[in-house]
Amino acid sequence: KNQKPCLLWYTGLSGSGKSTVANAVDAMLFDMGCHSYLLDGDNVRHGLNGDLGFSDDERVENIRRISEVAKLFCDSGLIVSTAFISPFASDRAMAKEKLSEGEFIEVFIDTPIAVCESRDPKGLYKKARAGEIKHFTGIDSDYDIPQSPEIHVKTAEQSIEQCAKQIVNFLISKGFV
Ligand code: GGZ
Repeated sequence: KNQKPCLLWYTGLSGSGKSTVANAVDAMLFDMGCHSYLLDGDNVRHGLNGDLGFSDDERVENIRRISEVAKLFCDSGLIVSTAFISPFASDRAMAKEKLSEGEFIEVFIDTPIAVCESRDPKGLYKKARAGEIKHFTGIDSDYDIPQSPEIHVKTAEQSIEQCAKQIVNFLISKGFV
């Protein structure tokens, strides 16, 4: 199966559905015979970036390392996905600059904070509201809304399957897969 490497850079709040949608996209790509790799909190924040917390500086370093690793995976020919909040527009721009023209695809997982908070799969919003977690994105730490994402996904209005199809269809329309 022919494919062109690219980086799907998912960004959105905690609980917005980044990892869920990214996993669904990867499953569809696998079924199409494509080779892909997903970097997310589970395989990066516990390992490579296990020394980093959630201060602004640490988030900047988190995203810097992730973008470098994502670039390496792209160089190996894969369809790469990263699923991190990546709250700062300047860091997302920095990641984009590391890749070749057109390779960086910003995917805004646009889920209202009220919906993320009602999902609260890990009980983190509850803790943040209670002041037990400081610097929580959307509560007492900033999230810069993407101004011109290549793909704009609304998980509160569509099924996971529909969201994933929207992204795969973009990759098909641009000739990546
Ligand atoms: C935001 C936090 C925080 C704070 C722990 N703020 O829902 P989750 O649990 O699985 O996703 C969140 C994850 C965010 O890590 P990222 O590497 O994606 O963040 S960033 O790109 O900003 O560096 C959440 C959990 O870690 N978490 N504390 N204070 N999310």
